[in-house]
Amino acid sequence: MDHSATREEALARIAATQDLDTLEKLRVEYLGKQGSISGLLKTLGAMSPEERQIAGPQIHALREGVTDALAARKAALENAALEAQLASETVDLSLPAPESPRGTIHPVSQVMGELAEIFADMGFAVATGPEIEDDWHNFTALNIPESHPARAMHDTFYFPDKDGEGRDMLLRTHTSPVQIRAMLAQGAPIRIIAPGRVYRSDSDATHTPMFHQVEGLVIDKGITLGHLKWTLETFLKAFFEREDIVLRLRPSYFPFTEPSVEVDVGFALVNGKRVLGGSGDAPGHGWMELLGSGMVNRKVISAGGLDPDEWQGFAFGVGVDRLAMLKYGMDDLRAFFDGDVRWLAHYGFSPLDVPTLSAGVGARA
Ligand code: 2NL
Repeated sequence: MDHSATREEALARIAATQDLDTLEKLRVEYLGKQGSISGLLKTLGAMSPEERQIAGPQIHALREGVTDALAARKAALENAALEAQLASETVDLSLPAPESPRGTIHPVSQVMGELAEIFADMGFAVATGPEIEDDWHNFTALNIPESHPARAMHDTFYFPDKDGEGRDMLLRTHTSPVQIRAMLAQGAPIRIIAPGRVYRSDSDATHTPMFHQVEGLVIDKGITLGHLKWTLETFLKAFFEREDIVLRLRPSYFPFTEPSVEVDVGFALVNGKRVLGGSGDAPGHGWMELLGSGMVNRKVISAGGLDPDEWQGFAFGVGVDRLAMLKYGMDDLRAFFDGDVRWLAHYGFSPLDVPTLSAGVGARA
């Protein structure tokens, strides 16, 4: 039997295909299990040897021709598809790179950076320490007696087990233990700030169980309340980027300082909002309590391994979250720790805009 008509028709149809799906359908039609050429091959089995000797090579040649044509057409179609893709996907290397999504700096981190920058300029190093503390470093060394309310369960998070030396373990309630550790480890003189997370069992609109504090400690010879006032005034002017910040020192009490002073800052009411600056005694002005401080109690100097007749110092403590709220006008403390990226997009800072004194510690991109 002559298969040239079948062959011509198959080759013409293969040559005419414009896509790989159609080509695959043709392959199945001719060479699949039920395909017409496969059917021809099956007829060989029913032939006499003489017939098969003639028909065999013809059918095999037909199958090879069609197989080759399918492969050649497949390669041509794939090549054409690749060429079309390359032509449509040219890369213009002169175009600016597409902007990739970039994270932002959390206001608490931003303010901690600003504090480190400002105090570094005054010769303070940044000190850190463990958030899990023992009650000696957190309370006893700071002259906080066993009976003090701050030690009670409802203020402090305690761990169920004591440490190897029988001391209660807790989440630090302030960063003061960092300074005790610094005194014991490095001796005097000392100029450090200790920023970090602190924990108190407290939760409402203005209190979160975890918040951020920065404490400062200076230990040297002949340190007075005057050094304390100048340091805090210089810090607050740099931080709020206003020369007209006015401080008022009020007598107070902390177990770890003697004397102790509460530091208020004057503000003006502008359109119902408090704006720091000017004396709080001026008409329409007021005083806002901002931080606590004092001369380090002699007992605390001793607990730090130093002789209080030789070394004096001052210390202060302030809430970082509160500083951030005041400076950047954020009114809900809880939003700080919700983890809502929309809040961060609104209040967050550019990671490339690092605080520096020369560029302004709180400059925004
Ligand atoms: C506040 C303000 C304060 C200190 C923290 C301190 C640390 C050492 C020695 C002495 Cl190692 N004092 N820190 C001092 C005064 C105030 O925090 O309102 N605290 C309840």
